Amino acid sequence: MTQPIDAQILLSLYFQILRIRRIEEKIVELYPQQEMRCPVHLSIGQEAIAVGVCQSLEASDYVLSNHRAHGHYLARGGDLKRFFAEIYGKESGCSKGRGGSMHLIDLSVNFFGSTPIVGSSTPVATGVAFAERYLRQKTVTVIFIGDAVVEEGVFHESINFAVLRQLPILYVCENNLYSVYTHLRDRQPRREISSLAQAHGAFTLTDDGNDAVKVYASSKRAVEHIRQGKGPAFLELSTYRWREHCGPNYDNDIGYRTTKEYEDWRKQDPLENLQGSLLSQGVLTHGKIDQMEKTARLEIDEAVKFAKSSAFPKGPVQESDVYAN
Ligand SMILES: Cc1ncc(C[n+]2csc(CCOP(=O)(O)OP(=O)(O)O)c2C)c(N)n1
Ligand SMILES: [Mg+2]
Repeated sequence: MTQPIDAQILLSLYFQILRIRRIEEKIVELYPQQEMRCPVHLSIGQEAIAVGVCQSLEASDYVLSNHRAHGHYLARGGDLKRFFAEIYGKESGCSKGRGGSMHLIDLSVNFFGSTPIVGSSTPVATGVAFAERYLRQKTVTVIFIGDAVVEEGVFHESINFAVLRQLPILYVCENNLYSVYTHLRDRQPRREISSLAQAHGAFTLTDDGNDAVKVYASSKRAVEHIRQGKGPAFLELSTYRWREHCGPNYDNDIGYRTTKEYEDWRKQDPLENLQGSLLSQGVLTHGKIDQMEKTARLEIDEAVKFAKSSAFPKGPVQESDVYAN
């Protein structure tokens, strides 16, 4: 039986999902102004995964991510002002305005970065775990990957090496069924994604990625396994992207997914479902929700103001902070 979860943790899960949702909705609202010039891959609908997993970590652990990185950066505690400034291409951004939405990094919270080439951050994360093991640290490194990453050779090389060396790494696979417009059934044979990790010898769990409480519990189990020195774990979480693959709009009109499929998944809203459950348990009240909404709104408005009023990078910046090309 699963242990009951502390009310403070439940409230934190709820607030963080709410906060990330409102932050990305702000991006949706402001994107048409065309001041954010980078592509954005929104995580609306998938927030419970970032929040549940990060809740199970210690401050000393490491997190890496991919092109759909907002939720991961924010759930890990990445600075919100520097987040918006980055998306606005400003020098005060978390990547000095050079990276945009797909290249977020905040070393102060051990968020070791996101890169958009599919699968590319997987060996980097595996290397971080290798370094930590080598230095005899007790940390866990988490890498968030999409379902398409298991189609990249580098994923298999990485997890093979991680199992061989029993590295302290957690691969979190957000299975949202799609790689851009292509459904999983048209890309992979009929088998569970998790079976691939199992075949490599990793400790494997699967769960409902739209239920933050389940995500948290599964992630905690995986992290405990890793911290006991038993080697890597792979957590496959089912979820669904609500908006277009890239950008602030919807793309259901293209016809690559059915209205029924989309609406069925919309009913599994990680925010509303958690809200309903916490209200019925008496952990959350409508007063608390209003308070949280206000707190998030004020913080977001401040951060956007900061980003908009920040300066663009000055002078020739192409060669500064470049370590390889
Ligand atoms: C190596 C590589 N191939 C193709 C692309 C183009 N691309 C960007 S995101 C993406 C889909 C990735 O799907 P998934 O990993 O499931 O993440 P999701 O977008 O569903 O969150 C693709 C094919 C890329 N960035 N890198
Ligand atoms: Mg996907």
